[in-house]
Amino acid sequence: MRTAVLLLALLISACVLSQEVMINIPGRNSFSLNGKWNYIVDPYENGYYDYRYEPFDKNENPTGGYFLDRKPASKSDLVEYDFDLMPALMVPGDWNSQDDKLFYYEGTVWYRKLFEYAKKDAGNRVFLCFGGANYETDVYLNGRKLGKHIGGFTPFNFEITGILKEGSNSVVVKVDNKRRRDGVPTLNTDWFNYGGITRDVCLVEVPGTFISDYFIQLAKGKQDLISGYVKLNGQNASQKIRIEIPELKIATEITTGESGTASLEIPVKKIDRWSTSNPKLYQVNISAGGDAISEKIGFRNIETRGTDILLNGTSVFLRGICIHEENPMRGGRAYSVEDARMLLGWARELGCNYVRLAHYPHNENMARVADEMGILLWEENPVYWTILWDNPGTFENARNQLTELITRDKNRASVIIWSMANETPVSDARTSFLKKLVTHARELDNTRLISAAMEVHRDPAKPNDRIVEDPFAEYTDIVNFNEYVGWYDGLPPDCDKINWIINYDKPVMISEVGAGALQGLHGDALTCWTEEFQEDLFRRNLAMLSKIPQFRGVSPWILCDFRSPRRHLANIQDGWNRKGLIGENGTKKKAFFVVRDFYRQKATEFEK
Ligand code: GCB
Repeated sequence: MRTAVLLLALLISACVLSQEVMINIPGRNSFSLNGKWNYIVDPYENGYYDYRYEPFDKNENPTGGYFLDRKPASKSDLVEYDFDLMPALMVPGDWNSQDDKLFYYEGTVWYRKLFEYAKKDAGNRVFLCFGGANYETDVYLNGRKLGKHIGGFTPFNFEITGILKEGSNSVVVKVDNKRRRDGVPTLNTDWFNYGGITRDVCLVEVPGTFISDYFIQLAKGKQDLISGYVKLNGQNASQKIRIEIPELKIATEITTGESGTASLEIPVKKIDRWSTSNPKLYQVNISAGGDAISEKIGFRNIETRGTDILLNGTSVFLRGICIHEENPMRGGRAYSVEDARMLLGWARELGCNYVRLAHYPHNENMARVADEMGILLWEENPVYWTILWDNPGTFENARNQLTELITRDKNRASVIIWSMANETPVSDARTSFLKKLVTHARELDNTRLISAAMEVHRDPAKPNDRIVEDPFAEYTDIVNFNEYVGWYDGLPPDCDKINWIINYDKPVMISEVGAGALQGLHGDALTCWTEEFQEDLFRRNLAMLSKIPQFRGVSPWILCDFRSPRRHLANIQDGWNRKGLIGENGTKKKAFFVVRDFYRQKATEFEK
């Protein structure tokens, strides 16, 4: 009985969930819905529940939904809202930094956008595509519910072919950023819970049968074989697909079966592989029936051997930095190509060849700009701290967010690591949860490396020992851990006596190390919150970590100061986590240059 109820519940939720993610939106025929959207702040969710607290859209095809841009039909028809009279928010963009009253708001906001549309061809299909909205999103078009999406940082789309009208249309979106105990992430995070439609929104028009997805990368361990698949969506599932890479003189045809998917294997003779010093991208053209799509793709190999990380067969040291998806200069979520260029540009100035995009999937521009700049990336699922390991719904949610991330970015040469989680406490339930995520990630993409930010343990009998030991490390390609010696763990001079115990024959990286410092606050090296303290801490930590034999990379915490409601210290933190190497106004702190000098030295050591 319980299983039947569970299945029914899963079925119902499956009906309204968003559809399979369409990739390479920038490469498609699209119509932007960015810009001003009228909004209603709805803390009681009056637009969603009736006065008995029953959802208006409990039926599959709701007509009675309240905030669905209804106009009074007659004088006696009472409608107690009017989007036309409401102010507007810019999309993309979080609501917190656009309206002072919404700075700390966590709850529901309704958005509405009116638009005119004329299809290019009557037989075409149209999809409504969102780059991301935090956290739970219900979408309605012309009064009809399209579906729901859960997860604040990954793309989703709905087909609207039958509902879209020639001429005027109204799209209404309910976004709810309440934190949830069973959510991914859960209630507790050390970052700001920006709400809203934080990334691009557009319509995409495609032929009846179209290329929905493809995976085109060098096969694992091979520099002379491109492999992957192409997937069609539509009635003519069985078709010839043409793949061309003109610069490599490649023109191949494959044929999809009934399922719409065809795998591909294209031998290549001489390919100029993508690397950090040569971020070579090739134009790839795919066509099938009436559809054609192109994008620039880089080809490279990434693997580990013993304790080495090999990029195109050569051992590399990952000179990294962690980044949150925030533009400290403007305030609020980062989303644009310009934001990506600014953040990754700073990483480049620091001497990085690698960036950890913490702690959730960042916007797609980051990976596209990193592809162009030659910066390696770690991309992370928001499984953070203490989520509900035993709850099947929480697992499905985490698995789905990981699927959407890998689907979106699997053709980006810059992305080399999928991270499953951050600082999760060791338990059987947690390890089995993460292990299932690894299996899933490897099924979706067997070409990249898997890791997670793990924790350091101590033995009370040996106060100077720091132990990295985690049953989950068995399933990862790289052992990554966060350490805060000198900050949460003793004082910076302690670095000189710490003894690291790491018994893994794998590359070891430090996914976080850092200290808080207020930019412009000066003092001696033992005065907390000064730039000198942070500078000294990095100097000592980097020297300490360099003694670990398997040390193959580090990503200090963090590039820029970022907003966090957990940081209350007046005149120092004021709502900001101050561990940035760059302050909230874009000014570099002293520690920035310590890390830069260390990276200069590492670059010459590893790239001789
Ligand atoms: C950590 C977390 C990160 C925090 C950081 C800190 O270990 O992974 O999310 O922001 O420490 O500053 O405490």
